[in-house]
Amino acid sequence: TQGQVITCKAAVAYEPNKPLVIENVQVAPPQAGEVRIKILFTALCHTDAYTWSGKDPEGLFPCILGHEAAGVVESVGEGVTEVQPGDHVIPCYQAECRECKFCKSGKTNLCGKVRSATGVGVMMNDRKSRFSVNGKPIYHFMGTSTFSQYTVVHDVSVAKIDPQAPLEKVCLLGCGVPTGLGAVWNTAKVEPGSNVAIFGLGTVGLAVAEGAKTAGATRIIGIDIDSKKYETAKKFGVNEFVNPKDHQKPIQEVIVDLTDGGVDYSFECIGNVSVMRAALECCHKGWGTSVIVGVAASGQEISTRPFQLVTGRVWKGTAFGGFKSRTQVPWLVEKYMNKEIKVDEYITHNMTLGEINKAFDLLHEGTCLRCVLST
Ligand code: NAD
Ligand code: AHE
Ligand code: ZN
Repeated sequence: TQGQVITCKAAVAYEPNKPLVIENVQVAPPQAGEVRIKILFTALCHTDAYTWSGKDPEGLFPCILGHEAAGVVESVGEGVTEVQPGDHVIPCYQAECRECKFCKSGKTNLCGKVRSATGVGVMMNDRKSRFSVNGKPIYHFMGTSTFSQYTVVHDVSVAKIDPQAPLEKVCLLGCGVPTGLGAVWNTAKVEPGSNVAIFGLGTVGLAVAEGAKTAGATRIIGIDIDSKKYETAKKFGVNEFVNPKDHQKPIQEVIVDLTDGGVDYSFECIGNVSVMRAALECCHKGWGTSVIVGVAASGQEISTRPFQLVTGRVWKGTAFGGFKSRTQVPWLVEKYMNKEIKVDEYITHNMTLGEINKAFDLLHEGTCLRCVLST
C-alpha cells in the first residue's frame, strides 16, 4: 500500500450535531515529514463532542474527529527518520518538534511547528487535506483524525511506544489520562501534604485525583453535581466529596469553610466558566493555585475580582497536562507497563467504529468514562 491511496472506513462529521456517517474514505499517501498510521483503537473524549457540537471556533466541517488513539505506522513520507512502518505509535494532538521557539523555551509543552495547519484542518506541506470522499476533501481535526482506519499526521506528532504495550488500553494515553496527571505533576506541581479540590469527576478529573494521590496530597476533595461519581472516584484517590446541589451557599464558600481558608490547589475539569471562577475563589489566600483544564465554548469568558489575584491566588491553564508529547508519552506507556499509573480503570465501554454514534450518546449519559472503539 506504500505510496498508494488507501480506501478505508472512517466516521465523517458532515455537520455539527448530525450523526457521523461511516464512509469509504480515500487516504492519500504521506508527503515529506508525514506518517500514515493504521489506527487500531480510538477512544472518545469530550473535546470531540465539543467540536462536533459546533461550539469550537476551530471546528470545520466536514471533518474526521478523534484524537485519543493508538496504531501502527503503515508508511512514512520523505525525510521521516524517527519512525518506520510497523512501529507502534500514539498520535499526539500536541506536537513536539524540538526545534521551534516553544519547544526550545523550556517553559512550555506547546509546539509551534504545525499548529497553524492543525488548527485549520490541513497538513503543513501544501495546506491541503489527505482525506477525501469521492474527490471532495474532508478536513483533519487536531492533527490526528483518529476516527478512521487510516490517518495521516505530521512526524512531529507521533510518539513511538513499546511494541509490547496493549494498544486497546494505551490509546488513552493520547489525551485524557496524561492531561489530568500532568495538570498535577507539571502545571500545579502539587507537594506532599497539600489539600486539593477537583471540580468534575470525569476521566480528566479522576486522573487529576490519581496524580494528586501519587503526589502525596492529603485531602482530595471531589466536587460533582452527580453524586454517583463519588463511588468510582474513591478508587482514584478522592477522599471527600461535595455535591454543590446539596448546599445553599456558593460552592467556593463551602470549600473555603471545609478547608480552613481554602485549598492549596484546585482543578476545573468541566469546561464551565462559572465553575472556573469558583475553582479560583476556593483557593487559599496568599498561595492557592487553580488550574483550568476544561475547554469552554466559543464566546465564553472567565471573570473574578482582580483582588483574588492581588491577594496571592494564581490562575493557570494546561494543555495535555504540560507533557512534551513525543518524549513523554512513551515514558507514560512505560509507567503503565510497570503498573505505576492506571489506564484500564478508565475504560468503561468497548465498541466498534461502526457504533460511534451510540458511543457518543453514552458519553453524555454519565456512566461512561472512556469508550474504546476498535476500528
Ligand atoms: P466529563 O464530561 O466526563 O466530566 C465532566 C464531569 O463534570 C462530569 O462528571 C459532570 O457530572 C461534572 N459536572 C458538570 N457540570 C458540573 C458542575 N457545574 N459542577 C460540578 N461538576 C459538574 O469530561 P472529561 O472527559 O473528564 O473532560 C473534562 C473537560 O476537560 C472537558 O471540557 C474536555 O474538553 C477537557 N479536556 C481538556 C484537555 C486539556 O488539554 N486542557 C484535555 C482533555 C480534556
Ligand atoms: N479549539 C478550541 C480549543 C480546544 C483546546 O483548548 N484544546 C486543548 C486540548 S483538549 C483535548 O481534549 C489544547 O490542548 N489546546 C491547546 C492547543 O494548542 O490547541 C477552541 O476553543 O478554540
Ligand atoms: Zn481530549
